[in-house]
Amino acid sequence: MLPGSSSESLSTFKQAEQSSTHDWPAGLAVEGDPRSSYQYCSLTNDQPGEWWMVDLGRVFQVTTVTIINRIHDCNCGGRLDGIVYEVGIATVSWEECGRFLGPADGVLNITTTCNRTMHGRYVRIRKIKQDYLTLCEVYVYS
Ligand SMILES: [Ca+2]
Repeated sequence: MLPGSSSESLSTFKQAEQSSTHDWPAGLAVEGDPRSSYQYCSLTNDQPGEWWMVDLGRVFQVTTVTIINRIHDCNCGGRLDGIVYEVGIATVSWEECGRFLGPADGVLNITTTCNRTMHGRYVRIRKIKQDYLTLCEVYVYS
């Protein structure tokens, strides 16, 4: 496994959705292009509890999530300060994989490993503090 590569990623090209869309849809975080500028990144509104979610298609063991942060066209990398990673067998029951509290400003790759062995079909990234949620690419690994 090479974190940051898409070759073993379970999430690349899968269906994604997000709590709200500010011009740039959820699928831009799994379209296979990791460039760190807005055209290649999902973007929600700036409301409480914004989230992004991918459907892996079936249940997998989920071990590690790598996010490519948006830092190349703005000073907005800090928007990823304070996120929770959750894994679900279904979208109505989530278990926490881990958290990233920051600082994300200027950090291109954010890799988080789950606190324990987890299995799920859905992986959700949820904001803790209110802010836009923008993800240039999300790689999920077993
Ligand atoms: Ca992308």
